[in-house]
Amino acid sequence: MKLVRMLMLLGITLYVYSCDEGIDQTNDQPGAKEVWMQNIAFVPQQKTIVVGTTLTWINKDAEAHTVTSNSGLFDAEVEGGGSFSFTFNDVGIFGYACSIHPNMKGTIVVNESTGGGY
Ligand SMILES: [Cu+2]
Repeated sequence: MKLVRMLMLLGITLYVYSCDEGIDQTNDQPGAKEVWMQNIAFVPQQKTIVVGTTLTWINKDAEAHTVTSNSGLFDAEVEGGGSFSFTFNDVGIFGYACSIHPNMKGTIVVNESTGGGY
């Protein structure tokens, strides 16, 4: 029973979170180097980072999503509760989508380092 397993995982996740830092849904949002898969959408839909950043997609949904680059740069299936990380070593604009949900699209804008010396 897949549903039972998912519910168990959800229960464990909620338990762990409540022990660690409490549940605060209102202030819960993606970190600077995170994109969430939430309610069958990428959040934020467009993300700007500097080159060399390792971005992590976190699946907040119970169902699986994919992070599939339009140009073939990356392609990962992420189970509910799972995550996927990718390091952007090139400047550019990278479109991607979930191959399971065609309306689920996102864009990563990779800029040069802002500099400022070492
Ligand atoms: Cu999806």
